[in-house]
Amino acid sequence: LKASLFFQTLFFFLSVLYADVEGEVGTHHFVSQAMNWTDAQTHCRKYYIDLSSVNGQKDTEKILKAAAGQKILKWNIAWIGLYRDPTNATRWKWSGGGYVTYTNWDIGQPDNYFNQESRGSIFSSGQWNDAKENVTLPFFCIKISVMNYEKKTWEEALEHCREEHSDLISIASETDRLLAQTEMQCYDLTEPVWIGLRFLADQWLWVDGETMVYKAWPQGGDKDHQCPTWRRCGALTVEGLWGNYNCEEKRYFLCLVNRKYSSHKMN
Ligand SMILES: *[C@@H]1O[C@H](CO)[C@@H](O)[C@H](O)[C@H]1NC(C)=O
Ligand SMILES: *[C@@H]1O[C@H](CO)[C@@H](O)[C@H](O)[C@H]1NC(C)=O
Ligand SMILES: *[C@@H]1O[C@H](CO)[C@@H](O)[C@H](O)[C@H]1NC(C)=O
Ligand SMILES: [Ca+2]
Repeated sequence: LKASLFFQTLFFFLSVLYADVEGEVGTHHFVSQAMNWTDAQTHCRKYYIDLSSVNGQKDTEKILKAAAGQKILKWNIAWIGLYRDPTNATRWKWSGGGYVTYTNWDIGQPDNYFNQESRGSIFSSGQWNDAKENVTLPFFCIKISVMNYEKKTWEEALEHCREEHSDLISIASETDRLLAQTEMQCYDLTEPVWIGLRFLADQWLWVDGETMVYKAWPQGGDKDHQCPTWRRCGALTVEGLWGNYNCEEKRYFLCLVNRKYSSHKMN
């Protein structure tokens, strides 16, 4: 069984190696109740993990899909986790942490109308607009992972996630890394947890086919991850960094949220 899973995994890797996949992670949830940006942020942090961040075109498609047929069509606009850096008005940050790198502003935006627009929203076209934080709009929340309170080897963990029609999580940006770290704290995890990171065919890959652009290996240390002989599976540490470990070790693991869990709430 183990061997067949390995080949299945290998086949999967080979089939995704040539796929052109843009950075994206997590599952977005549309909340149709209109709130100002701060209240929306509080709501997302309570029931999901944070206001949504958007890392690329694929992410934009996912976010709009989350609102399909709902009131964003009527309002035409909803809050996302964008806010103006208080120390530099031309720079934007994500509520979940990290600076904005990918942008999708609408034509003429951000215009900081009347010098009062310090928060970001998304139109149903997918493009962004800066707006006043006291305006009440529906909004998007994000939640990346579902925790399983059972320790498994890396491959058992992958198998478990896939049985749930999900996958081990991948981390495609600094914001995703910080969101995942926040979730680990939320789940009270203190040891590294398995993520979808695997050393195969001489390189580190994401099992869900995510392209390996962003990297969060620790600076310094033993650098064993550069050419691992035994420790060929990746985990996320409480510091929010990646570590390579022996795949046979039993660890907690984070599966990506899928539709089945979309109404699942954290305490
Ligand atoms: C503000 O941010 C912009 C864009 O990131 C940058 O080019 C500029 O140097 C920053 N200004 C200050 C004063 O830090
Ligand atoms: C957001 O709305 C709440 C009431 O729900 C209010 O107390 C708060 O002052 C508002 N914040 C802003 C920035 O308008
Ligand atoms: C938002 O605040 C501005 C002043 O900063 C005020 O003129 C406006 O009426 C407020 N809008 C709402 C929806 O509360
Ligand atoms: Ca604007």
